[in-house]
Amino acid sequence: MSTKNRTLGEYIIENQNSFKYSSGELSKLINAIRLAAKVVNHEVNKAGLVDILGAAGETNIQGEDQQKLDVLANEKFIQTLTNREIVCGIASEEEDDFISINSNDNQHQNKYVVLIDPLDGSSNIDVNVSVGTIFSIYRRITPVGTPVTLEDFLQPGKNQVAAGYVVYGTSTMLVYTTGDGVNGFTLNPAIGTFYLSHPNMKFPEDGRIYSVNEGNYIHFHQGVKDYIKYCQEEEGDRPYTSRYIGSLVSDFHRNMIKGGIYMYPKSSVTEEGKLRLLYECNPMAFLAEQANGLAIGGKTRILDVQPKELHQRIPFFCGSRNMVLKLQEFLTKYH
Ligand code: AHM
Ligand code: MG
Repeated sequence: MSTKNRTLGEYIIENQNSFKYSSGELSKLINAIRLAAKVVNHEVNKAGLVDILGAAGETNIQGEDQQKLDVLANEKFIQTLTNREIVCGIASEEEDDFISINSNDNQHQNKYVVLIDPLDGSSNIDVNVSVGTIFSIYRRITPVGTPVTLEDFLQPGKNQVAAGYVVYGTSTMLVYTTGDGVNGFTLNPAIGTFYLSHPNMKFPEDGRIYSVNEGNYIHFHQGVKDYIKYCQEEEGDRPYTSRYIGSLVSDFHRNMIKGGIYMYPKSSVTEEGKLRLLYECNPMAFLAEQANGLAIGGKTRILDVQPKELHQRIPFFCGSRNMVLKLQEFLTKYH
């Protein structure tokens, strides 16, 4: 079927039956995320106009200042998913603990849990740089009819049934996978409709962009330092181009389109790295693999890691297949 002018709503309905566990519940869930994304997009776009910038005066569990828009995006996503009674549990980067969803009508009957980073890269908000929402969906492990428990959330990334992100950039896009490739939809703000603009997205096998916070170079381990030097050497198609927005969703999105590698390594100051396994790395790793790329946390595939806690951090390297494989050669030299 032609992809011309296809809306996200149409796409969801058309693909509802191709999903292997299909009962319509996942489609409703993606629809709810679509709705919340539009609401948050509206708030993000008017951020410079109204007085909702700056720290809200609260800190999240990682001890970082929350920006007001983080709080708002968190509320909007949780509210939308809760009101529609389509998930049994939500875990958010902005919440200390997971939330169990139940109602008198529903009695814990829903199958899916959602993990969400409502507004990633929020330090970029007050300088008008792109931010994003990241989401990850699993089937619960515990039986329906009972409240969710921590084990429903602490599943390895390979168990994800869907994952995606919204990038609030020059255009707003929703990009997601249900395990059958990656598709990108661009919002037409005039009418509030997402259109399929990037069908079947793929990382180029090779890339020429490396994205890392090089200000931390001195603290990186030798394998990463050597790989960065390799990127900078004059040989073949090198030196590569360095591009780092400091907003994972945007850096990933650009690298997927143009070919590149994103790195947030561990260092002598942050032994676990910075990014969260459940809210950031797993969904991006699922998307990367579905788009012909790779995602590793050092020696291991991100999607194989068994999480131990909700807010666990992990080093993260993700992008074009041959770039990640080359980096892995450097990392294994020192392990
Ligand atoms: P956040 O969840 O607190 O926004 O942090 C995650 C962000 C990523 O989007 C980005 O890639 C990274 O932190 C940038 O960190 P740094 O400023 O240390 O380079
Ligand atoms: Mg984040």
